[in-house]
Amino acid sequence: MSVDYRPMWSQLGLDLNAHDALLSVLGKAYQDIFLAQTDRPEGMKYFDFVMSEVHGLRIKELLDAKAEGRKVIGSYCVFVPEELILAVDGVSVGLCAGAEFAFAEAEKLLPRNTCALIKSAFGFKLGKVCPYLEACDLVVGENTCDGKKKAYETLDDLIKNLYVIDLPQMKSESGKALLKAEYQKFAAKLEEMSGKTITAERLRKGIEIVNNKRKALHRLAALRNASPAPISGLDALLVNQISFYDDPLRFTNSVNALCDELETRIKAAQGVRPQQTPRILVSGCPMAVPNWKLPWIVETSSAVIVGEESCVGERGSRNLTQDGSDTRLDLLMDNLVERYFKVDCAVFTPNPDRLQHIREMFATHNAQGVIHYNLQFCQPYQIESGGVERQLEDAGIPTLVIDTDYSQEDAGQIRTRVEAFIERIQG
Ligand code: BJ8
Repeated sequence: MSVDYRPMWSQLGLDLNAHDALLSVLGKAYQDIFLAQTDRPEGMKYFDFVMSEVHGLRIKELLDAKAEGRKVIGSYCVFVPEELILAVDGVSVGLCAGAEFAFAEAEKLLPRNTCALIKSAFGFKLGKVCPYLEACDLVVGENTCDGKKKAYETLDDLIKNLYVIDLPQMKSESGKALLKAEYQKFAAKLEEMSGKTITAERLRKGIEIVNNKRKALHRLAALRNASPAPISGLDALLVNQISFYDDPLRFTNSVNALCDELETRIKAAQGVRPQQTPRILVSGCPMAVPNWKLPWIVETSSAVIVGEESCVGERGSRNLTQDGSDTRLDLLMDNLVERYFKVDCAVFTPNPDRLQHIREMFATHNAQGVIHYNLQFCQPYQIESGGVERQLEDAGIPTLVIDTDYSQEDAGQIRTRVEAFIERIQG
């Protein structure tokens, strides 16, 4: 018997009619894009269940945690350290949205030429359809791109509990010092609101939980090196997307169970596509739920995605925090800063590590081409994609740059370009 979550949504202040409309579009897209795939691993059933309850059971869990006195912290960027949130027994949730919802309302507050990810965050707030946002005790913004940085000034008028972390723009010693100072301030904020002190022991535990989650994602990424591909890019992306919402322990166990199954599949040479299927690496802007347009087009155009150089992918999960035997809180904080300082987001200048990472991923995942995914009006990634494309092509790596948004209007045009690119790869 299905549970009626409407009283819960109503209590959170959602617009029930608008929310029904969103869920019905989401459910249909999920059916058409994910459930229509064939030969999916059994282990994806857990992630299908999570998606079916993404606004239901998981929100109830968040509200139960709040009732026990735990704080729910939402964020829009992988620079917000989940380890610190766990160290005060908090719950971390990702708030980036991947759907075009209430954009007309959002465009009353933001210029039309704002990237879809930012507009979507506003649309979900103004349209009253995001139970995660409404369940948050604190929403954490961060000074990354100019779009987000300025948008948080306006978002501050719409939500009562916004906290913004300043971030460096350069990978310099002073940049690292700024990141450390900001993480210390954020830790103090979390302590103040939770009434819990971050001790070395608590932070070590937080680091261990998040490291284990990342190790499981690394394991999944490495299994995708196999040919034939044991899992579709869509399913692997979904796992990465869910990593921002789910309970970290349960998520880690479920990813490891999926990986066990994929190992068996690889031994049996069982793939989701035939061995000769062209293998694509996707790089660029993050894809938040339910932004599945490009991977869906690629994987219904006779290719398979074998890796994502993205914050919802390997850029976000790639490095572990050293925990070792450090028992001093300041050393653990330094380790945390070291780990996050390596994130090679295009908001940094210069940003040569990212190109290097794309090349490494291309080689380790046995890819045959790179699709650079840009959201329109995202200056950091759009500008960086020019140099990335030139240097990859110069190195003999076929590269296609796609600029798009969350609408479906350009789907046909993108498909034509992707199909031509796949033909080029196949020679
Ligand atoms: S660390 S990629 S999650 S900032 S798409 S809002 S950059 S205009 S999302 Fe990001 Fe953190 Fe960087 Fe990762 Fe701006 Fe571009 Fe929009 Fe973007």
